[in-house]
Amino acid sequence: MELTQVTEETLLKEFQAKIDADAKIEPNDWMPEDYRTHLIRQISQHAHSEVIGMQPEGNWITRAPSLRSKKILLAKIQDEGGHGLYLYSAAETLGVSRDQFIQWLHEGKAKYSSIFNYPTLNWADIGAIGWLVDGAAITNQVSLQRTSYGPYSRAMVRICKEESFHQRQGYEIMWKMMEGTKEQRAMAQDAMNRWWWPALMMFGPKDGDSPRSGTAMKYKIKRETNDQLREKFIQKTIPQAHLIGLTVPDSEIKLLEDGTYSHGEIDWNEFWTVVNGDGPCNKQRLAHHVKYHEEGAWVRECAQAFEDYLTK
Ligand code: FAQ
Repeated sequence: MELTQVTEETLLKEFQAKIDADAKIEPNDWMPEDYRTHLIRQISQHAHSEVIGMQPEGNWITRAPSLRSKKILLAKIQDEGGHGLYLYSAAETLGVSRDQFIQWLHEGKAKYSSIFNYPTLNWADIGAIGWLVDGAAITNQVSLQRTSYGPYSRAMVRICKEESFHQRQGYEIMWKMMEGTKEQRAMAQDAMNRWWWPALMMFGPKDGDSPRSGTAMKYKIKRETNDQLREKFIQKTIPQAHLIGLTVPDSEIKLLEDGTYSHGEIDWNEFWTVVNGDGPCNKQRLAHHVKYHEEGAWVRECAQAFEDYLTK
């Protein structure tokens, strides 16, 4: 056996022992290449989701129905941009630059969450995004607070605090609309009908069809599987819908004797169509990001010039 092989094996054993003992891995610690590349992919895609996710909500800032709702929406969207920045910073600790992440996004090599490829057609969609989309995001992110990579885990702690405000403001919009006129109730139900299934798709493919889950679970990058998290979200969200008089658009939902709900199955063809780039807004979202990234080049140059001046 060669010396390098022995060293690699020992390092890997020590690394897995740390993971098994629930210790955090930090940027300067030794890590196997498949752990590093897995994290680079997942954290950067998570960051892209936060940033692209600003677009469907941004569509409603100028049309928010009151000054209060406009202020809340502005603050929420700004939070999402901030989440993107923490996550890009966490991903950069793995040795890839932010410019490279953005280039991969623009070249279609990096993904972002399928949910942001659906349009926001009426004000109730802003309620549905806060309640369902942030609600699904939190379910996943609470679990990711215990992820094994230190910088990712710490970013999640702060993000989760902010996301719980987002979830509540979305539920408040839906609840207010359900207490309103017949037309407002119809708008809320329409938003529920359009966002329910895409929100469930955010958790990714079924466990048996999730090629990344093996490595993710072995290295405790993910602490729960896609289906476990999706199920948690379904079970807590159905009663919230019923409480304000909304119908969940799934004819197979049934309350079981043990107090849980059985439910129908996602349309996986739709999921893969959207993930693979052919959803209702994929092209629009990416084109928008490319356009404003290019137009913002001068801002980055100024910031860099100022930084260079300070460090001279
Ligand atoms: N959309 O083997 P798996 C938010 C891809 S944040 C698009 O199961 P994995 C805040 C997956 O990347 C929302 N692609 O993969 C907000 C992989 O492709 P790849 C984002 C998807 O990584 C709210 C392939 O399919 N949250 O919303 C999706 O083990 C409101 C095979 O899948 C996160 O990113 C999908 N839904 O599990 C902002 C959380 N599902 O990379 C603004 C962190 C799967 O091989 C407004 N990420 N794919 O080319 C994760 O937990 C995981 O990466 C999963 C996927 C669960 C998304």
